[in-house]
Amino acid sequence: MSKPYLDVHPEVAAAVAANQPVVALESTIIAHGMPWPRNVETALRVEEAVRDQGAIPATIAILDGRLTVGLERGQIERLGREGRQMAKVSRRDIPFVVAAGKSGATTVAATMILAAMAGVRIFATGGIGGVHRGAAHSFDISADLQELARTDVAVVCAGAKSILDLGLTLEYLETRGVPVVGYRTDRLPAFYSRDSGLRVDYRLDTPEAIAGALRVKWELNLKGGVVIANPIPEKYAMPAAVIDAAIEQALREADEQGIQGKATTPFLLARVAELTGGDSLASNIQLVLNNARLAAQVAVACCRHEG
Ligand code: PSU
Ligand code: MN
Repeated sequence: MSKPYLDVHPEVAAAVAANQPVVALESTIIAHGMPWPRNVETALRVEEAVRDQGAIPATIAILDGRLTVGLERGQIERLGREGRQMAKVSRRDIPFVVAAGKSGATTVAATMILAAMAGVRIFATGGIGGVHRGAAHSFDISADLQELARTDVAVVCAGAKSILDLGLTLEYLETRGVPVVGYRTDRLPAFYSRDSGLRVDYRLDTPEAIAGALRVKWELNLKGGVVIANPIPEKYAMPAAVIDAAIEQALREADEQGIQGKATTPFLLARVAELTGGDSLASNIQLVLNNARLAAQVAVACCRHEG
């Protein structure tokens, strides 16, 4: 690829050029979302899960000033080891990190941008950012939602954590014209649990049905992303009471400590993980693997449709 600043891994570039399935994967989840060394193990397992379904994984980050789509194993290890020392990069940060020749882990928003530059349209992650609780006062709304409104990438996730106001997150997505699809469910999943109690806009029960809707959206040039919400497998879901108590405590502590801006989400994620012990991390890993598999199936179905 000859785009300035962009390095697409040859395997990924070849697959995109041949209309073969590719799944984008983000790196903030590696550097800021999980502790070392589980973050590296998980990132590698997620890539394997994508391959097992017949698609090519493209983990995305900024490395030494290069927008990098498709990482080598050593690059994933570096992201995981450097962890929270690595910058967390969203849309607004991209030019500054590149100009300085620095490295950064990409959020959902930044990963969507780099994926789109490389021609990759399906992306798997754990949870998306959203409208934070108390946003009426803090104005804290993740740039992920703006990106979903403007960039043509479908994001497979397990909904969003209830560190967010999920009702307001759905309202925001509705305003911006971003469809929310439930995979085999009528309800928005809440990350660790399968049901937030809120309805999704559309329920689709097969990767082929999702691919069919994506194809129409893309052919009509209806700009913007799609949220494909895939509930955590039943046996890995956490009891609502356990997770709710941890979230309430983490939110209180963030408030007491004056945590704000881009530090908020990593702080809450890390605190919730500490408060629930290893359980939430185990659930988190399983739901990401589950999303990677579905994203790969959708990517395969998209290519079949077009073939
Ligand atoms: N939610 C999670 N795990 C994560 C994130 C969100 O359950 O790792 C990360 C994603 O990279 C997401 C980012 O794009 O946090 C959102 O950060 P913010 O709220 O600052 O926009
Ligand atoms: Mn924010």
